[in-house]
Amino acid sequence: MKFMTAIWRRLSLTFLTMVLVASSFVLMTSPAAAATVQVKMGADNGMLAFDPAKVTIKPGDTVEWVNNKVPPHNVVFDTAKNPGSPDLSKSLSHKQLVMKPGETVAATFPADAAAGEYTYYCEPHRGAGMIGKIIVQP
Ligand SMILES: [Cu+2]
Repeated sequence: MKFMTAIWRRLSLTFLTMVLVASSFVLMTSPAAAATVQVKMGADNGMLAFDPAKVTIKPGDTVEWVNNKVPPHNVVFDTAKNPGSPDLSKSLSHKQLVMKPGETVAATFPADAAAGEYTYYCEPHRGAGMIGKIIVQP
């Protein structure tokens, strides 16, 4: 009987540990913790700029670009200059031009995205200085 009690104790301990590990995993990966940050394409005053030009996010967050003024715009991350793999920069980019006001494109930074400064630009207006920065902070 003592033996059975010992086994039972060990089993319930194992079970408790598993529940704790599983629940902390759920908490850590909970999508409710992820935020969405909006950036306007074309400032309200008609400037060829991303507004705000610099945003700070956490890995797992989403940046949503809203077509605001003086379209067309797009969002291109420099594959050579940014942290993380060129594939990441490619997957964050939206090369197709947005034309209609209010149209949105979005990019979710993966939970394992490298911290650092990600630079992107709008292809038609890069020369006019339409460049944005996203700071990823763990
Ligand atoms: Cu533009």
